Amino acid sequence: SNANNSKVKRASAPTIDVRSGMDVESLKQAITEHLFYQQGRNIVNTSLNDLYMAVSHTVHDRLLQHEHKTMNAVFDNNNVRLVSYMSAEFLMGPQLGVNLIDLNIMAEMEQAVQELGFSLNTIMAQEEEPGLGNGGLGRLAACYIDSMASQQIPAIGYGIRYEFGIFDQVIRDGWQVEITDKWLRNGNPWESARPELAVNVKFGGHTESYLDSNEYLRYRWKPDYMVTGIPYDTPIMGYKVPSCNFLRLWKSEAEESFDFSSFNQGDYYKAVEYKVKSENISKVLYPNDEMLGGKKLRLKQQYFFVSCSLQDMMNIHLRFDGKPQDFHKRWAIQLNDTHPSVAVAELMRILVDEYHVDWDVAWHTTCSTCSYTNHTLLPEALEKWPVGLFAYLIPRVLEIIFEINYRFLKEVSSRFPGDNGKLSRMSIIDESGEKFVRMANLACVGCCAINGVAELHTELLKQQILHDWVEMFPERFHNVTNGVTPRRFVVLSNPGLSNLIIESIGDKWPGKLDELRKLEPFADDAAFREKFRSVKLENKKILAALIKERTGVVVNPSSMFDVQVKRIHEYKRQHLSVLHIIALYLRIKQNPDIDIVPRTFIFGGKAAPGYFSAKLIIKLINSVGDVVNNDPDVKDRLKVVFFPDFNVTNAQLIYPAADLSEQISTAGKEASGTGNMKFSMNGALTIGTLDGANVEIREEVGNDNFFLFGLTAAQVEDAKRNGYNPHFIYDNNEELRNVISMINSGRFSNGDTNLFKPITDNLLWHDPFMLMADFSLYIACQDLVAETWKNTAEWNRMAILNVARMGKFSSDRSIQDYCEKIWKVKPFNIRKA
Ligand code: CR1
Repeated sequence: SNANNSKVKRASAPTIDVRSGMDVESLKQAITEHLFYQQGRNIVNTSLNDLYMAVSHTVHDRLLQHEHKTMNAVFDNNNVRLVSYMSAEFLMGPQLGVNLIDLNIMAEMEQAVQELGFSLNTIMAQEEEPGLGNGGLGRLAACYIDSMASQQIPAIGYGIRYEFGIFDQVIRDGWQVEITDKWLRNGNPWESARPELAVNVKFGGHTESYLDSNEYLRYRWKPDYMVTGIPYDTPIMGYKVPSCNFLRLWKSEAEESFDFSSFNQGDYYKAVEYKVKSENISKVLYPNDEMLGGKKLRLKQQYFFVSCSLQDMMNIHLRFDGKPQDFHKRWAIQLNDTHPSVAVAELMRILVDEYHVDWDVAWHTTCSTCSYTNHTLLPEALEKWPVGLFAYLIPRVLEIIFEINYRFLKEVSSRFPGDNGKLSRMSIIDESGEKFVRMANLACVGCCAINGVAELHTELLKQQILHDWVEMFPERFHNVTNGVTPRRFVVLSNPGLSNLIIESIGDKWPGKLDELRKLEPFADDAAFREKFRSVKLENKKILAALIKERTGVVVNPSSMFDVQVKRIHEYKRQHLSVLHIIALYLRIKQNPDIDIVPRTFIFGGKAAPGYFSAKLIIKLINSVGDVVNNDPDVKDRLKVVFFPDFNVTNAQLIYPAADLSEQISTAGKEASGTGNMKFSMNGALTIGTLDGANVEIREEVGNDNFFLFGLTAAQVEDAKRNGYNPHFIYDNNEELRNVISMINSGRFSNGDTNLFKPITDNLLWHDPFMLMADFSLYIACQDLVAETWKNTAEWNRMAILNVARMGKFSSDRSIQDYCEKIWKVKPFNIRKA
């Protein structure tokens, strides 16, 4: 049979040498050698960055050994189905720390570095994180590839190697200013370029039909130009298991041979222009969260990385001796939102045009390969591209979409005869005005599974935007509630808490988070509660010092840290928390001797550069902070901090220091949220609405251990249907009137009564996110929070129960759900293979 065929067998790696030893001596030697041979330095004259590079290369070498063994085992086995997690964003965060945890050599490395005369923390702080994502969606992709490796699921993450990731945020005069993120400037020790695996992607031009040797009518695409994709691989180690997958990100370059003709004709500038145009594709991440950019370059990015990835997957499949039409037996593709959903058409193009597979067979293969995760109900985030743009950039792909649509609509009309509304709603092409390709419809037609990211979100998807699709394909719908990796967000970020948990229940929990249940009895143990409290206090002191350094504001570590960190968006309602702060401030102003729980309000998050209201909310937070923080009547009982440049690195210091987690989106708007999970795992209590995964978090931790307020999603809808009138609520609530008047008085804007008018006018006259409706409920709930805080034992008991009951929200559980419900893949134990 296939025993001695063309399968590429990799040479085996040397087993014991300085590049694989995990003991302190080997690590020290490896670091010194890297420092000398790669950085040209020695230990006495090294810079911090050179040292960081040497340490990271030392770790990277060890990861490669695992990656190599994993891939050899996988590639030796013809029956393994691999997962391809396709995502335009991977918000990875710093790599050194998690890799040390996964390899289980944190202590050894600490000692090695110390013996060389340095501190591992300082070296880890040197890492510039790859911010190749906007927020929750990109961070979820990073948690999922971590969990796939830890669950020993053979998988590749496919995406784009943006040269500039999400911008760095600085605050000037209270306003957000965006600075370009040059994450690659000091080198990236975690990636390896694989130019030998480069592939080409076509753009522009036209298509032609021809008859093949069997007289079949075929199509070929004559592009204007091609762009080369170069893969850069980053190993993704599993937690305390030998499996190591990788993330493969594509960088765009000019196709080698392509510019010769113009160069030969002396058109040097045109040749260079082509190079620039090609390299631009992977230049920069679009900084919009939940808002479609609608830009040509963005569509190019999507098609570029999808085409590169599918070609790469086909090459791997053929190397396994697979037939093209059996692609689905080798690969399960997960489309992370609609960003990669052009994959449905591109896979058809590859199968039909390049491998001459019959359309129907190819369609079966495609649908059996692809699944689609929806991440939002916000209409402004639903991607659609002008048909003209598609025709111009990827004409053959558009033809294939038309063909898919034609066949699909025939099916719709035979299932639902005469239902023209359905036909036009389900069509991949929006023909109501200017014609658009609707990417969610393309995904729903071509995917065998469609899922939402929390139970409520999935229900709302089924009732609202995907209702027609449920009627057509009920069996395609699933829920997979999001999760987060406890390795990064507890073990690495919160060593104090981790050690306390390990002392109490052992160390199995990071790989099996349900184990945390064993902590429950400790909630009633006063001595444990005291240790838990002191761990939190230490974390708060660390954050307080950082706040002082980054903002100049001095905060009291024993005050309640009330935290809202996430992208700035009106639906997330950072400004509802601001209204609460002003209400408290007014109470103090009315009675300076009032007994009030000291609180530090900490905000963090980036606003999309073009999102005016979000940027004004940042300015409002900073302006309120300026007044409140400096008013002697407040006597430091309230502090308001905007922590600049919220990113994964900063997040790791913020979650462990939080007492109260603000999850206060308008019910029905936040698909899941994942920050909410990270806070609870670190022992913060949540104040939240019945939105996204809050619902399930509350279910798990128990209603008594969660501060619930606000309208439900159904009540929000009802209120809107019945002519919601925010001004009426304002007229009837004195505290609310005083708060809004204080903003409008110019008190927070040096007398400028217009600065924040766009916010207050919107609240009074439109209020699409129902702040007015939820205001009094929120304030009442916050008063309860303050009451509870006064009882330290009770607060900590509740917080410990939150930690103990977070098992469900490990991304390991989410990945198990995907494996069982959607991908139909099982763990692959490379030791047994
Ligand atoms: C959602 O807003 C969710 C993440 C990950 C976001 C958030 O609630 O936790 O996805 N959606 O599923 C998004 O970014 C483009 O949509």
